[in-house]
Amino acid sequence: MAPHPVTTKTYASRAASHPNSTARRLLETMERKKTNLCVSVDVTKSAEILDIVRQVAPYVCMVKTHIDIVEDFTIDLAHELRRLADELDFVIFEDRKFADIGNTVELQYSSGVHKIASWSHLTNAHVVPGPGIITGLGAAGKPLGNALILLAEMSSAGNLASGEYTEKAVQMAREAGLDWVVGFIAMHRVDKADDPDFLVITPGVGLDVRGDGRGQQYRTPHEVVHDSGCDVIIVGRGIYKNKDAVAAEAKRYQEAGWKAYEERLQRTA
Ligand code: 5BU
Repeated sequence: MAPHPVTTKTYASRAASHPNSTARRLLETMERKKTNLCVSVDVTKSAEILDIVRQVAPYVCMVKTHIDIVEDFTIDLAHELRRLADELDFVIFEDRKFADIGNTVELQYSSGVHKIASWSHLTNAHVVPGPGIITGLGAAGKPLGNALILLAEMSSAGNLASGEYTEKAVQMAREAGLDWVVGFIAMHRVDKADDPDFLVITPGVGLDVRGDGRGQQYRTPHEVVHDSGCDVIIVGRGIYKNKDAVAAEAKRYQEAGWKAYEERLQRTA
């Protein structure tokens, strides 16, 4: 079977023709820093988040947050993350997984204590509510140059995002337009050969273990990027669980992810 056409292209060439400024920035950063690694910083204290971010920054194209787990959150944390994103050259992805009607998600995205739209370049949404969630989030995020990805699949065992559900998620993205919906959380290339240039961003990546005992399922960067054709690997605990090896682990995943990408280009050249 012929490889998916997107997997034969460099990140740089994809950046050059992308209509969304956040996707462009992400793809340009990936090429410039030679990394398809997104680190998921799932710790609960602001100082620890900032410490991990500073340590992994040289090796990442993107930093992913769950801002609602932060116990000492103030908006200063968000402002500092945004400042670091510019200084240390990465994109911010708040993994908020919005899942309500359009009017509510617009408020959740723009308002409350977190004001996510004001500092997070990228966020994501479930498609359970239907396309209204995309327009609701777009009302707050589009004017800011942000981007949205849809959960077409998940990494956890027994999840319901498969088959027709996944296909409907992809169809919703097509209808929304690439200037706002730039891709998916998915485990493989869920888009078709003639689709616009969607990003496939993939959690459940680990080099040392296959699971976490709570339903998470890990695959290696090679399986994810080379075999499944995904674009960005998300790694959390694999990088920060050993507090003394955060930078070293980030480097290890960056190298593994980039090698898998280079091998994928060679295979399809
Ligand atoms: P881990 O420590 O590498 O297992 O962290 C994975 C992160 O990705 C964590 O923040 C999850 O909330 C997130 N995630 C996921 O693991 N699987 C999914 O399908 C989605 C998000 Br969507």
